[in-house]
Amino acid sequence: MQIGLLGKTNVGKSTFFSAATELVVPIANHPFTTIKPNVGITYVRVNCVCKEFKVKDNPIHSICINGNRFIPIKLIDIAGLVPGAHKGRGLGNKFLDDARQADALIHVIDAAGATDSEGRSCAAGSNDPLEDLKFVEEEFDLWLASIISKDWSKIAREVEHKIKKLEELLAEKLSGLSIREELIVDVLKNTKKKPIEWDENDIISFAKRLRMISKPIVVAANKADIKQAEINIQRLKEYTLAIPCSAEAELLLKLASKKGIIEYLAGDSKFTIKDTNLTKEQMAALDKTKAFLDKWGSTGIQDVINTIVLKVLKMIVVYPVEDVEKLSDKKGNILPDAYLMKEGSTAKDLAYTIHTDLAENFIYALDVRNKQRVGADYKLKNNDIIQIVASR
Ligand SMILES: Nc1nc2c(ncn2[C@@H]2O[C@H](COP(=O)(O)OP(=O)(O)OP(=O)(O)O)[C@@H](O)[C@H]2O)c(=O)[nH]1
Ligand SMILES: [Mg+2]
Repeated sequence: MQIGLLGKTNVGKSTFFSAATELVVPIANHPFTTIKPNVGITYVRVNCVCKEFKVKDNPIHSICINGNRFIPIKLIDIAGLVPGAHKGRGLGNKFLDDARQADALIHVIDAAGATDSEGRSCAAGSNDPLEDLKFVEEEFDLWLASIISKDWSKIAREVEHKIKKLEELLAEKLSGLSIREELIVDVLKNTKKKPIEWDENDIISFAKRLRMISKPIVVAANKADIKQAEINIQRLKEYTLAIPCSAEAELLLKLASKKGIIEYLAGDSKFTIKDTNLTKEQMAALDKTKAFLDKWGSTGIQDVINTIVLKVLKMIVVYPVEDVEKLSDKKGNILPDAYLMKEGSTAKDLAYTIHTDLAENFIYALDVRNKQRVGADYKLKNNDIIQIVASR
């Protein structure tokens, strides 16, 4: 699973990335700080089943802290856009290629309106974030349209001569973008025109509809720590799925926690100060962050990640085990794995995720909670603990 960070330049994408992945990357208050993409790991936070079963777990690829399971996903931070990027303005929009594989996008917006359309600092409240929302989505659609329209006449001819179906040709063309053919078929359903009749606007409109179902977007309404953001957040929420956040606040808390100054877990609504020898500046920064948490409930960063994975992409968490009594793998690691699976996945899908052999030799699965045997078609539920039994 991969999530891409998208947005106008200088709105806080790299700050969000750094706060979410704890990687140190260049952050600066001027346009186009990021040129090469930053790639890192962040985590979805869920309540771990270890609490329910009162066991001390030994996660291998995920992390469990006080009953909170953190499951890794890939996060990609890319360069920023300006209006007219498709015409080559700023860094252009070709770099969007860097986020081709993303399953979904986080659109980081300066909700305080403190950066103008070119990404330069301006008085808070003077830029309209709704305009940013529109132009960034439009630039994305134009980028997608440019990929689709390449060699269009060849595609149109092949369809016309019944060599291949349009959906097949498009699926081949878009194979590097992790867009499934069913989605292409879905979008094409409402299209009456033959490919040979499509003009540029038809391609753009198709690209837009395809983007909407294949690359869902959650808006991170960033810089919510600036007063002017509040009214804009309300406006953004009326228009789209927007979550207030402060990447800067999350980054500060992560750094303070790393240094042992505070105790804080991503997504918490509060933190505890551990270090009693803080400077005035450190105290002031922590006081400001506390006020933010009191007002908004959290920094919003974890909320954005959880929303995109669990609510928008509709993933559930499943815990496979080999030993049903100990809830462990063969080596005795308790609840070693937590897999993110698409809602509607089956026991057989889980087997495939673990190992092809396990799926191919699948006999049955066991729902560990009620000790019931279930078949290959069993639809997994969130928090299921499953043993897969295979013939060898
Ligand atoms: N007040 C406030 N400032 C923020 C926040 N997040 C980021 N910033 C500031 O915004 C500026 C730009 O941050 P970056 O993370 O470099 O922005 P970017 O979107 O990656 O920018 P480019 O890579 O240049 O496109 C920096 O000065 C950050 O400190 C926030 O939540 N609140
Ligand atoms: Mg950046």
